Amino acid sequence: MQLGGNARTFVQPHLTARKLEVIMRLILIYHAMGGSMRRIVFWMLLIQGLWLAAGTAYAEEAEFKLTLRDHKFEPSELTVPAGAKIKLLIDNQDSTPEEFESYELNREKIVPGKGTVVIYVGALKDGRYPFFGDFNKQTAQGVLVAK
Ligand SMILES: [Cu+2]
Repeated sequence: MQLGGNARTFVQPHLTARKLEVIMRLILIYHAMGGSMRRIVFWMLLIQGLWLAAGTAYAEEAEFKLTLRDHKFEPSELTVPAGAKIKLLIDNQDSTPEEFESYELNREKIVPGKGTVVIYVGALKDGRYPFFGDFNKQTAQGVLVAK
């Protein structure tokens, strides 16, 4: 079964309140150092530009989500594009920790109970890449299908 989390999502570069706050603080620090208003505006634009550039680079990775619930992966079969770097978000809805493990992907990572981790894989060749939860091998089984 494929859930909504399977959809490819792109992060839009935008200025969040948090980023704005950091920029404002940098400006205040710069102002305290005696910079003129023109320089402040210049730095503001430069910082904002760098942030947008970083946001654009980040947005180029396709993001996919796997949910752990009742010690099972949802979806248990996840199709991803071959030949591209993949950002895999693993959301553990169970209260106990799990270990995401895959020999084929050469990945092993603890996912805390009620926690989320990110794993980067790829670029993958066409094929099937099984994975499992090492703490609940009986039920936590899945496969990444790259094509
Ligand atoms: Cu392990």
